[in-house]
Amino acid sequence: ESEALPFIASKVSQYSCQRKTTLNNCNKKFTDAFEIMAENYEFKENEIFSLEFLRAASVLKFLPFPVIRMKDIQGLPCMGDRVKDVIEEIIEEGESSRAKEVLNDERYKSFKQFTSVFGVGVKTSEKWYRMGLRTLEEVKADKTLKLSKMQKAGFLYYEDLVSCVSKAEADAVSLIVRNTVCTFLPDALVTITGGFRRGKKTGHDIDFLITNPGPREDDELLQKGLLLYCDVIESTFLKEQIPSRKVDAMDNFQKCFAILKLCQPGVDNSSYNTSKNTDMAEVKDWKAIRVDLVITPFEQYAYALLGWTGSRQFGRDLRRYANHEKKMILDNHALYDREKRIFLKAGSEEEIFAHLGLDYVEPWERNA
Ligand code: DCP
Ligand code: MG
Repeated sequence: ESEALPFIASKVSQYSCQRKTTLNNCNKKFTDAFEIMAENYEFKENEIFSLEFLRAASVLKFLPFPVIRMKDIQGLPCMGDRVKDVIEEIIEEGESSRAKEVLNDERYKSFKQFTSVFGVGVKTSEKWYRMGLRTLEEVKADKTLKLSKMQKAGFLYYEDLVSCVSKAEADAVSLIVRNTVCTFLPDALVTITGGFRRGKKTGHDIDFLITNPGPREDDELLQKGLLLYCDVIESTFLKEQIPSRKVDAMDNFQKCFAILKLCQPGVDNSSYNTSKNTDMAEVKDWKAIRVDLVITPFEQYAYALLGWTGSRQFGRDLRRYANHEKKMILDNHALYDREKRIFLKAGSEEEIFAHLGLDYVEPWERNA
């Protein structure tokens, strides 16, 4: 019933954690352009401009109506001049010449290809671009390059990994992960986080959060025969550590950026068999899937769940809100009250929102 309130632009919060953003985006035309602009700025390591476009995209994703004239965005937060220019052009021309320029930009196109490889980020892309490399073929042909273990796996399973993970695949992997974890820790809780928890139908990976109520005996959990590639990062969390105030800080959980071999008979893998005699070709009946496994101590489970459920923008705004509006520091482990100098315990996401004085936002409403 409360949904029927009239829409008042000036009442829209600048923080996405005070908005409910579902996957129904009626301004995709605009938000796609913004995300291209943001990504290009990210490739240029211009965080300020990148965030400006991501925040604007997030506001338009929340709007319950499609923008058709400039008047429609009047009074909305996060609409700077750079953003307005793009909106105006899309309204008038149907597309953004700036976003189009970016898509045709040589540097953007190279970075887009490079970062599509597991283990390759902006830093590595920058290095390769400066070396004069422009395409993945050129990277693969360059035998002087020292690839990390992660990047080698990224190239080896490239075709599988660039194709999206479906909900059905996520469910199949979920069963495997649950069963495997269960043989080690019968009481462990295994939860899908990331985009799939927010109701997305596809993803670039599957994110899992694992916690074991009771004593901690999760050390060998991540070493098991089903992983094709596993980069185990040991927990670096120190007890009573003040949360990090960085917007996109990595957390300190033991985690594993893995590639899992999902067996699926009857899958079309024709691209893998082209070099072989077609009659003799063995059919590849599996798909490589990117899986993030994060292990959290039980006391930090709610914070880890909130952080890993995302979206990234929702998480950024939660931290920004905590910091600027509540003088608290939030990360994936804890919430720290800077004035009272205490850690606020939480056993559920609802309790964290309550600590922050925020209305609860369901996972499927966090698609900011
Ligand atoms: N996250 C985090 N700390 C990290 C990495 C991610 O807190 N070091 C959070 C932010 C993301 C969420 O975890 O919203 C999941 O990360 P993904 O990159 O997998 O993002 P999504 O699952 O939302 O998208 P996709 O569908 O592309 O996988
Ligand atoms: Mg994900």
